[in-house]
Amino acid sequence: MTDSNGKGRVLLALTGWEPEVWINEFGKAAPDRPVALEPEGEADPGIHYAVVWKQPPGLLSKLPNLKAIFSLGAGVDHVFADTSLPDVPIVRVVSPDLTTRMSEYVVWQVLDHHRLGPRYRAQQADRIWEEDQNQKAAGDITVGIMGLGELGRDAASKLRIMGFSVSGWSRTQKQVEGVSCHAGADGLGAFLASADIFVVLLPLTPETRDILNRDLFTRMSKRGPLGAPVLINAGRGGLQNEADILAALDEELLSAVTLDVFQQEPLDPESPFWTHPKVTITPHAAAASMPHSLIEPMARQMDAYERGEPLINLVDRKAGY
Ligand code: NDP
Ligand code: OXD
Repeated sequence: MTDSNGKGRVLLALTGWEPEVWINEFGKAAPDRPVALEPEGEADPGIHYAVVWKQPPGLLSKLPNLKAIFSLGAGVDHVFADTSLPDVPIVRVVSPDLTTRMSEYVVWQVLDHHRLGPRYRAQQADRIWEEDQNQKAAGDITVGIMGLGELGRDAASKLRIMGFSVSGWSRTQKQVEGVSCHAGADGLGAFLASADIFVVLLPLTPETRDILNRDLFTRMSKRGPLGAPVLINAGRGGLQNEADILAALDEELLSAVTLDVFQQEPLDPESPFWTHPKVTITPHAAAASMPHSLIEPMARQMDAYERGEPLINLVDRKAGY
């Protein structure tokens, strides 16, 4: 069933995001495609597409003619949190705008640690004028990227432009120009020994949950110019064991961390992370999904699908990302 103009309807289901701006953007990109906002449209046979960020569990399985789910994030763990998902294709965000935002964040945080930002900010607070005479060059530092996907590969190329050496780790073997690539459980040890600053851009899946734990930190190189390594997690909070991170900072298995994501968001005001001197926090702000850059290509994908063309940027349901 389609609307009288032949277009399948869209159901927008967002948790924690203001819907108006997304609806307005649909109005501009696809004025002839009707959009309903959840809970309106629930069980409507005219709904062919669900556009979601943390949709209410059970909602999608009630839609009898759903053809595809569009995630408003690059990560899709929020979609899979609903255990009664209908068996339809899931499209995720792959967008130059989002990728560029993430690479900005990665370069910013890597440079901040490399150029001793946390230390100089602490000195400023105490009015201390003291230059570290041993500032390393970017070429002395290796950045290890966990996750060589859309985001990891772009961040790697931008870090290389800054002069850093870059290594990477992925599930399946990759070849990325100028990046020393490792893969799978067999490649993890060599990868962990290879870097001084670790940037995590992994998806949250059953395989990666809790991967940032004490065992991993003990396997990271401590011989580099920074001594203990720096950890930057912009993937998902579920990747990290937060008690292990705090203990690793105290034991100097890690020298500093930047965390954009947490197991519970927003982070509890009582969390020890807020005031820890070796912790930098950003509020899941590394790379926001922007309506003006995501809705237009999404609407064009729906048009193309209705002309019989295949959907792109599909999630592998078995792999979970
Ligand atoms: P991709 O799917 O393109 O890349 C994921 C990478 O992780 C791939 O290289 C993949 O390996 C690797 N990977 C997956 N599982 C494993 C595993 N078990 N072991 C080793 N490597 C693994 O994702 P994106 O690059 O687009 O996004 C990555 C994540 O970033 C998202 O899932 C999301 O959680 C997070 N994100 C966070 C944002 C923020 O604001 N903080 C914004 C946007 C995204 P392979 O190449 O072999 O498939
Ligand atoms: C995403 C996010 O997955 O913003 O895109 O976290």
